[in-house]
Amino acid sequence: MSEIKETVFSKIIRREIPVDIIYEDDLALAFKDIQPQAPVHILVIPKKPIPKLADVEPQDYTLVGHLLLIVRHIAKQAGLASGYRVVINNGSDAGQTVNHLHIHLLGGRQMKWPPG
Ligand code: IU
Repeated sequence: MSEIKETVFSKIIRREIPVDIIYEDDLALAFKDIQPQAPVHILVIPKKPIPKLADVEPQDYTLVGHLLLIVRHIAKQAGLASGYRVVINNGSDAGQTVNHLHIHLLGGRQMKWPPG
């Protein structure tokens, strides 16, 4: 696994930085992205500081499934019935800027393909 370092998301989990929280449970937190790229742009993160998808280990499989079910739940709550995009940027080539695993939920507009 990559070295686990403190990130801005650790501070968000500890409530040291205010964010607009959408969902929380013992394992996960979801909050509005500070620089939204769509009318709905929410990040779903594990409270466990896993740096990126490539660092997920077998004992995290249930946790990762849990995160995706939270995405589905939030998308339904947000009324994104006509579709939404789910993105995980893994590493620098993918544009990952915060080294704490996070799932982007984007919706509320027509998405394009391929992504940039
Ligand atoms: P990325 O997949 O690592 O590129 O996404 C990181 C996201 O975290 C990005 O969309 C930022 O706007 C977002 N973000 C945030 O919501 N709050 C913060 O304090 C910081 C980044 I730093």
